[in-house]
Amino acid sequence: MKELKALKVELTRFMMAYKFALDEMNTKINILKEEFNYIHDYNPIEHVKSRLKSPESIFKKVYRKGYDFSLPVIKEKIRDIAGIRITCSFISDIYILSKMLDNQKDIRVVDYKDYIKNPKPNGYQSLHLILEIPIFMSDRVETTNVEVQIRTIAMDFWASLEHKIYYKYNMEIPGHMIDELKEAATMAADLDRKMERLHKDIIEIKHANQEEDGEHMVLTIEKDNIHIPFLEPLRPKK
Ligand code: 0O2
Repeated sequence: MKELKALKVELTRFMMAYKFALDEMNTKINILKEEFNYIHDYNPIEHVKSRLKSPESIFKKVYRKGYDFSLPVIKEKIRDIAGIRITCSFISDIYILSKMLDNQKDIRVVDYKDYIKNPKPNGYQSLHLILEIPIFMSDRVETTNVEVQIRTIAMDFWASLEHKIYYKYNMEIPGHMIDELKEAATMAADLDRKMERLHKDIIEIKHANQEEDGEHMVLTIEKDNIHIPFLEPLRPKK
C-alpha cells in the first residue's frame, strides 16, 4: 500500500510538470499573440489547442515503441506528452512564430521537423518543434519537453479530416482514397500559396498607401529595443 501511494505521488508529480509546461507555453503564445496584434495591428494566430497525453496513451506509445516502462525513459523518449497545436493564418506566419519562440532565452529547440518544406508521403504538412523549457517547482527545476505543431488553417483542415478518415476505417483505407487524400493535400497547399500571395500584395498596397499619406511605420525594432513613437515621451531619460 505504501509503495502504491509513493508511486501515485511520483506519477502525479511527473504529469504535473507537463501540465505546468503547457500553462507556461500557452502564456508565452498569448503574449506573442496580443503583442503582435497591438504592434502590427494583425493577428497571425487563428487558434491554439493544447492537450496532455493521457497516461493510457503514454503507456500504449511506450509499448508500441518497445521502450522501458520507467519514468526517466518515458521523459526522455516520449516528447509529446505535452502538446500544443497552433493554427496560423498564412505560411509565413508559421515561420515568424517559430522564430519568435526560438528567440526566447528559456526555450531550447531540441528538434525541428519541417513537413511544410518536406511534406510526408501522404501529403501531411505542418511544422513540428520539440521545445525544452524549465519548470520551476518548489524544490527543483524540471526541464520539460513540449511538442508544438504549427500549421495553417488549410493544413489543419486536411490533417483533422485525414485523421478522422483513418480512425473511421480502422487504419486500412482503399488505395484510391490514399491517392485522393494526397491530391486534397496538394490542393490545400495550392490554396495556402495563393492566400500567401494575396496577403503579401495587400501588405505592399497598405505600405504604399501609408507612404503616400505621409504615415510612417508606428514601430521600429533596434536590437532589443522597440520604439513606438507615441510612447517615446514616457521613456526614462538615460
Ligand atoms: P496525437 O494524438 O496527435 O498526439 P514520435 O511522436 O516522435 O514518436 P514521429 O512520427 O517521429 O513520432 O512524430 P512526428 O512525425 O513529429 O508526428 C507526430 C504527430 O504529428 C502525430 O502525433 C500527429 O499529431 C501528427 N501527424 C504526423 N503525421 C501525421 C499524418 O500523416 N496525419 C495526421 N493527421 N497527423 C499526423 P500522434 O502521436 O500520432 O498522435
